[in-house]
Amino acid sequence: MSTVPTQSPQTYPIDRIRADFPALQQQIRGKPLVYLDNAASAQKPNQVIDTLADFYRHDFSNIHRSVHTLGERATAKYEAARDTVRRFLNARQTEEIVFVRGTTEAINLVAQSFGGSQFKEGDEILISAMEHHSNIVPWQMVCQQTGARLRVVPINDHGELILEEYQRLLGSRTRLVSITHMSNALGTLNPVKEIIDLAHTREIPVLLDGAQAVPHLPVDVQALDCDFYAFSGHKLYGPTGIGVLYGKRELLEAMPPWQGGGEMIRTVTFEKTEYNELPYKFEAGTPAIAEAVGLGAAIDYVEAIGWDHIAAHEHALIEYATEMVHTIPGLGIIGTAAEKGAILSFALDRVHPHDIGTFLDHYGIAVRAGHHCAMPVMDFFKVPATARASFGIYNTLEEVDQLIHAIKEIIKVFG
Ligand code: C6P
Repeated sequence: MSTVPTQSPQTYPIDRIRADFPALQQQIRGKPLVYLDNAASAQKPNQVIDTLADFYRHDFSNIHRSVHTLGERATAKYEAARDTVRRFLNARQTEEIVFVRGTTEAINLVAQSFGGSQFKEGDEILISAMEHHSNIVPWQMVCQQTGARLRVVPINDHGELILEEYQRLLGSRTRLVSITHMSNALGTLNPVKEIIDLAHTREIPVLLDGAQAVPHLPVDVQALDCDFYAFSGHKLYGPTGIGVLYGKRELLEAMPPWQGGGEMIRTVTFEKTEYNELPYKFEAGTPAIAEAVGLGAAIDYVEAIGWDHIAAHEHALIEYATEMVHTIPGLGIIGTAAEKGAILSFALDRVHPHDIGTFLDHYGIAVRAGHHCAMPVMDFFKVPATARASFGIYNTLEEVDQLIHAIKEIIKVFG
């Protein structure tokens, strides 16, 4: 389990937090909703929903284009959200914060712009065996375009990265390391500081896929010294369609734009285009304006609860859930890393994960069943799929009890 400060769950304002989330107040199939699919996407608090609605009601306009009052107001709110993200990641400058659609787009941007302009035949990109498809396929695509090669750091039976292998694979041909901060399929928290420091001894830049990490722990890109960091707003209790690529300024400056269009230019003639400055060089077209403002509200919301509180609460949930599932015969946990976030992937003897998911839905319990867009992880553990309960700030120990009860019912029904 992750080593976070322990704190009595009683001091956590769970009732107030749950009251902020309208979606949690509903019944599913006659039962109160137990939402345990937070790793796929989290529900939204009123503070985010109201920010979006208010923005559309009063402030909406396109940005960076118009001198009228709404144009200036919308631009100010969008740029204020960028500064909120900068503070959230402790980035040095807002120029280092690029708004994108989500983690997937952020990684594709780096693959196409950084990789497409720098990788050559024989170069190597290092990823790990626990990556989401979003941190595999973009690299395969750029490898095809450039002749570079993908190398994969193996994992052990607990779902932990094998650091000695990582060190062995880091070599003179390695041009970039791209690793997940927290695995979506296993819950593993990777030793990212060590990974970065080892790569930097060879001056190799590191991208961290932070999609699963940012909702659970504070991220400080300066302390980590990562070169790129990618995350999505929707897993952080924010809107869909908005995410962030953090990049060190000197790297982003040197990278060519990856999409052309409005906003990313300074001057255009038919002969020549001069590109805009950072971060606009990477934000072609009208961006997700309201969603960026909503992401700012989501960040304010989680920060107001406080990371120590969130970490202690989620730690209590995953510890308790893990302890309870150990009492269920025929249940296997996929992903037993010593350092783990609030994700519980499991399989039952004789019951397909999709049947688990469907059955749990009859109890009002939402989990994800499938390969979690991490098919190589399923291959490694020799399972077609898993059922995955993933916890968030609003889940309770009682909900864990409901999950455990329902799993026991499944076993009774399926024998
Ligand atoms: N994982 C899950 O159920 P997007 O779709 O761009 O917001 O995030 C992609 C992504 C990248 N990396 C990791 C580690 C992820 O977990 C995800 C999204 C979801 O696990 C949906 S497949």
